[in-house]
Amino acid sequence: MKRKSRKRLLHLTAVAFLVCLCLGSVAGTAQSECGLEDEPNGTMQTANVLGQIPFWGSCCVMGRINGWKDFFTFTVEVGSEVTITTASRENGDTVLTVLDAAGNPLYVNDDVAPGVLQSRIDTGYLYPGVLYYIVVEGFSKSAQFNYVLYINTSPSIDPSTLPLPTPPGL
Ligand SMILES: [Ca+2]
Ligand SMILES: [Ca+2]
Repeated sequence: MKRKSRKRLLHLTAVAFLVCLCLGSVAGTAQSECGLEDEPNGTMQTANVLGQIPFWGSCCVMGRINGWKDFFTFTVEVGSEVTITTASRENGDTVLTVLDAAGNPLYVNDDVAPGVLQSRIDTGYLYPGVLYYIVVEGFSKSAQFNYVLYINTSPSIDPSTLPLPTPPGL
């Protein structure tokens, strides 16, 4: 019994370092594996808690747009600039917003570039320990598609080069 709980603790520690504790449902440790959105998360009050993004780390979550906005919260371990992007195998047209803890929009992006319908925000300096919110929504309110949300605090990682995980039956 003792040995079992210690093993579990070690596993959780490894997950936290490798993929960040995005959501409770994070199962693997490979970089290409992401957490899963936990609905309902359509308001600031019900936002999925991504936890603390480690410095020079990254975190990803697979979600689905189905007529509702998706809310996530995070903090950064060290004050830093953060890159937040969406990707979609189905070429889903996302709009990305970062809010402060009071719900005021800090950054908004619709398209990465003309003709590239996913979104990218390069924030200014974010303060450690301060709660920030991410809102992912479809450009069309009736859109339905799967997407992956990436949060990077490492300038050495280009999210566009990361493999897109396969949503499990979403
Ligand atoms: Ca959703
Ligand atoms: Ca867009």
